[in-house]
Amino acid sequence: MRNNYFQALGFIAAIGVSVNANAALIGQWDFNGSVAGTPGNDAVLSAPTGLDTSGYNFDSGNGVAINVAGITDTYAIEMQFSLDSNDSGYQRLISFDGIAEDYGLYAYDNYIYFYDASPDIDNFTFSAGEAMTLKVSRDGSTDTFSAYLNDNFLWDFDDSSNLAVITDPSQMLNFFVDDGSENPSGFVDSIKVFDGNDNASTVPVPATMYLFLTGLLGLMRLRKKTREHS
Ligand SMILES: [Ca+2]
Ligand SMILES: [Ca+2]
Repeated sequence: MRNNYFQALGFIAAIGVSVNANAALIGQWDFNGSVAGTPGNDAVLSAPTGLDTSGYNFDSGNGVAINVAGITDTYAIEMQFSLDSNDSGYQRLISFDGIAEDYGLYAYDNYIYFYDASPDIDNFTFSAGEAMTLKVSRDGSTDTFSAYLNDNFLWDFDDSSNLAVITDPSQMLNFFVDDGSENPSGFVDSIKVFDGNDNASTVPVPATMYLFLTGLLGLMRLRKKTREHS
C-alpha cells in the first residue's frame, strides 16, 4: 500500500505540473493613469502626456513598448484599443522584431492583417473609434499564428518563417509604431501578455482547487486504507 501512497503523491505532483504548463499571465498593463504592469515591468510610452485615467491616447508615431523578456515563439497577446481611422491603408499594430522590418500585425483599411503572411480577408471589420478586443497567439510547437477580433476567429497561418517570433534584441514588443510611415493614432485601454499560446487555457482558480482537492481526497482515502492494512 505504501507504493500506492507514493503513486498518489506523484499524481498530485503531476497535476501541479500540468497546471503550470498552461498559459500564464506574465503581464497586464491597464494604463489607468499608470504605466505599471500588474504583474510586469513598466510600459514605455513614446509620449507620456497621452496617458489619462483610463488609457493611453497615442498620436501618429507615438506608441507603447513592453518588455517581454523570456517570451520568444510561444505567447498570446490580448489588447483592447481603438483606432481613430478605419480607412488609412496600413496601420501598424504590433512589431515583433524591434520595428526592424515591415513584417508584423496591421490594421489594413477596416480589418486585421499580418503583413505579409496571413489570409487577406475582411469577414470581420472595425469602425473608427470602436473599442475592440484583439487576441493573437503563436504556438512554437506548430508555428501557427492565430488572430481573433472581439472573440471572432479571423484567420491563422503557418509562421514557419518566424515572422512573429519575438526577436527584438532588447526583448520589447512594440505597439502602434511602424518601421515606415504606417503609424496609427488611437487609444489603448489595456494589453495582456501570456506565456502560452492559448490564453483561454489559463486554469481558473476554482478548477485548480477542484483538481487539487480531488487529488487530496484520493490521497486521504489511500492513507486511511494504508493504516487499516498496516
Ligand atoms: Ca510598415
Ligand atoms: Ca485601461
